Amino acid sequence: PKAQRKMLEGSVLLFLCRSWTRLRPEWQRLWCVYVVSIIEQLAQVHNSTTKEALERLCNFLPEKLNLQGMCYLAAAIFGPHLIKVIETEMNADMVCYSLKLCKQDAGQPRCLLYHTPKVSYPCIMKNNLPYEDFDGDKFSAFPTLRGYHWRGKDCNDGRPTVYPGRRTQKSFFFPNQGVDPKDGIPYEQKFCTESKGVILLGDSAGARFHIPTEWMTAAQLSLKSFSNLPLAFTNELDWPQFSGTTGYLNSTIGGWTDSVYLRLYRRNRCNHRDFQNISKNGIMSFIVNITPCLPPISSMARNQLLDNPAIVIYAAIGNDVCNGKPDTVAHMTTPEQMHSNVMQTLDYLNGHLPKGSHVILTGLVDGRFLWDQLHKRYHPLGQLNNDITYEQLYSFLSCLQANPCNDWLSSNKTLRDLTSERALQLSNVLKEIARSKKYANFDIFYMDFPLVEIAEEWHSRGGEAWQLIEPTDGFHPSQIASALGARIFWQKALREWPHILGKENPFNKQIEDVFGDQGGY
Ligand SMILES: *[C@@H]1O[C@H](CO)[C@@H](O)[C@H](O)[C@H]1NC(C)=O
Ligand SMILES: *[C@@H]1O[C@H](CO)[C@@H](O)[C@H](O)[C@H]1NC(C)=O
Ligand SMILES: *[C@@H]1O[C@H](CO)[C@@H](O)[C@H](O)[C@H]1NC(C)=O
Ligand SMILES: CC(=O)N[C@H]1CO[C@H](CO)[C@@H](O)[C@@H]1O
Repeated sequence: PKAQRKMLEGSVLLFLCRSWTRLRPEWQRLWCVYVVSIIEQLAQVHNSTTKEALERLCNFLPEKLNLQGMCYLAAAIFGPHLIKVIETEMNADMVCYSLKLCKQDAGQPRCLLYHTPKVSYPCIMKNNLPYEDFDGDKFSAFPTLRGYHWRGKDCNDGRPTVYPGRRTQKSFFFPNQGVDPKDGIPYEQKFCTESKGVILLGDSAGARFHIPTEWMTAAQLSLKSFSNLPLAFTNELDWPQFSGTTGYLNSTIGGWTDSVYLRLYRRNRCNHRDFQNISKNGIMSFIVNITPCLPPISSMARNQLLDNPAIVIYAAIGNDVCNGKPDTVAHMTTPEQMHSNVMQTLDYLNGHLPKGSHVILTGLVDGRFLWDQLHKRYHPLGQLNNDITYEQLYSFLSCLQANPCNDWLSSNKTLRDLTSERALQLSNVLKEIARSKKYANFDIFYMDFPLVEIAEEWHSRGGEAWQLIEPTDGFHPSQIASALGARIFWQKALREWPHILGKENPFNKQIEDVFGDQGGY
């Protein structure tokens, strides 16, 4: 009977999930607004915390079909995130928008149950991204959903003129701390001369795509294993907060964190919070207008007149040759297309970056590394019984038409070689552009994706090459590769283009004395 009950519970949970995803969006919306309102009001009526209110709600459910049990389960998994969102003082409408449970489709009216939002959120009205940017400056005080895990934390979500990277604002100081009380001179004027930010135009590798390995290893599985599920999903399975370009938090997903941003910040504390990870899983050589409402590059926040210059790192390292189509070669970007895409992007950047900025074009990776290192090894899901190799995984994914890279993740050597050849041609397009083009607002450089240097460095530290690849997907660079990549990028820049990094700020110590260590974000 116990096993039977478990099966019943399982199938009811599955049933609920299915019903939920099949529900028309407007009904999802209604349910979300209802549940969030009830939780908020329960907390109000009983003068309790949101967490207690959530538990109370579960208590009220009938025991039949173990609805209570499932409610507790759902609360344990999704509760912490939900509570965080609710406690940001948004009303139910806004909570549901920000949970993306209520999408506003183009041309659809925006429906609000509550007439007076607790705060007004003009940007959600204008465009629906980013969801949690309340003052429309594209910076946010909320971590996930493209919030400050992706860009420096908004220093004042009530004022659109205060944000990281602004030249004439006390953006890196907390409000009201911008002026030295001794002489009335703004600290920024005293301490900061050469600030700049870093912006990544990248793909899933740049955004630090990672599916936690512990989700795949039965022997280690517990309820705790999935505690990062809501965080992971609201960040699109990306961990930009640990990435090699914009990472600033200590990694909780293995390896360690090292990033161009962190190094820029340590070099000059005035570069505080000035980073943007404008990456998107699956992005190819950037096209300025992929879709009218989600143009990746136009979500870049930089005011040409008011902001500090930026270092823009362009790194679409594989998706131009990788795809899941059976006739994969036909769907690769050609050198001509690459040229046109990149030129469009550069024109856009020239029209939007402050004078004195820098653009670094990164070449494509040589993905043969993946097959060579992994095909004989066991995937985490196959480690208990030694029965699933990466070769098996790749061919299963291809069969499902879900292989992210049918050509490099393939047992066909001819195809793998051909793919690397195309990748090299595309890299050469970038190299040639960097060599020959001049722009008014930035200088431009090219660098190869430093896979060889990363592998050498890791080898010299006693590591093994396969550890440079994400274990779960067998495709993306791992946290270790990402951190080592940052170090190699930095050393190369110091050697060859030191001016892009700016000088070391002699006031770093004073800045820290006045403002403390704010963790760099
Ligand atoms: C609500 O709870 C808080 C903290 O537990 C307490 O300080 C406050 O007085 C309570 N308010 C009411 C109206 O009971
Ligand atoms: C990361 O960890 C190190 C050592 O444990 C600590 O000194 C540092 O402050 C941490 N950094 C952040 C951003 O939390
Ligand atoms: C391997 O790939 C090449 C290039 O796409 C193709 O011509 C060849 O038929 C493939 N070989 C096999 C055994 O599928
Ligand atoms: C906050 C943020 O970074 N937002 C954008 C990042 O880039 C993607 C697309 O590349 C946009 O969808 C986000 O809105």
